Amino acid sequence: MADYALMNHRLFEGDRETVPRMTEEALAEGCPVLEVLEDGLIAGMRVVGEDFKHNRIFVPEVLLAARAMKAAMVVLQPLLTAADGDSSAGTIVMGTVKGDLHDIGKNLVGMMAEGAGFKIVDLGTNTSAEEFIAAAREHDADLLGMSALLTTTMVYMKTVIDEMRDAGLGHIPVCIGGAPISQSYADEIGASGYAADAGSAVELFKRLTAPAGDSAVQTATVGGS
Ligand code: B1M
Repeated sequence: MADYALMNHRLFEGDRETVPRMTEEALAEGCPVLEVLEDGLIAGMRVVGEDFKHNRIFVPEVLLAARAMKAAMVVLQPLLTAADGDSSAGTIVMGTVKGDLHDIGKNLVGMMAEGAGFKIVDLGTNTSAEEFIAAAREHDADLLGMSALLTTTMVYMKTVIDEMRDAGLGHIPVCIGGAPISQSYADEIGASGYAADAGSAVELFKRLTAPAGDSAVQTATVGGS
């Protein structure tokens, strides 16, 4: 039986040997991949975030925890990205916005979208509006996804949306997400949609890229507020 509390603790300590090993063991025991992700890893990162917020730990400790999380994501990646059957759901250009280096959540969203059959063009972190626009054109994007984790960088999402429209790409749906983002913020800046987590993001992507008339997909709901 997987000991998620211990896994959370090891992640908190930034133990990048034990966390991926425990991830492998949990999967080998038959634990569902999304359970391992949420209860074993994301729950641990939540504690890291809380302690960081209250100055009980500092950037170096957060960095170590992030590295342990990334090492475990390498184990999960093949399972999250394995598309069952159809791999032509559409092309998504995705990145973390300019000034922002957080990429764990964006990477998870990308992996799960790939698993749902989307082609992901990952622009990484610190992505400018010009880079989003160039990639959307080059790859004939069906959707653009932006992630931001900082209240100081989330405002740049509006810049990208405005510049996309000015560049004649206003027809491409834009989805946004990240810890400080909400549905009301998405509405305020004119984004096509917001999702609170990776699973909801994939549902949103499917809904926004579904051919007109595909009612089963268009009525899909997404999580979050
Ligand atoms: Co930073 N950091 N950090 N950090 N960090 C936060 C975001 C913070 C909330 C911590 C805190 O104070 N509690 C805080 C922001 C405060 C604010 O803006 N109000 C903060 C700060 C202040 C900073 C620095 C400024 C610290 C400093 O230098 N003094 C600095 C900024 C650097 C920069 O970006 N310019 C900084 C640096 C770092 C590290 C480099 C050390 C590291 C990042 C490593 C990396 O990503 N490669 C880091 C980390 C790890 C965190 C916390 C602890 C964890 C983030 C994370 O990975 N969560 C974070 C605390 C928190 O978020 N509460 C914090 C796990 C991940 C799975 O969740 O990313 O939310 P998340 O993604 C979710 C959803 O949000 C959603 O789905 C994902 C999966 O379910 N989602 C989308 C995400 N993107 C989406 C896109 C979509 C749809 C859904 O559509 C396209």
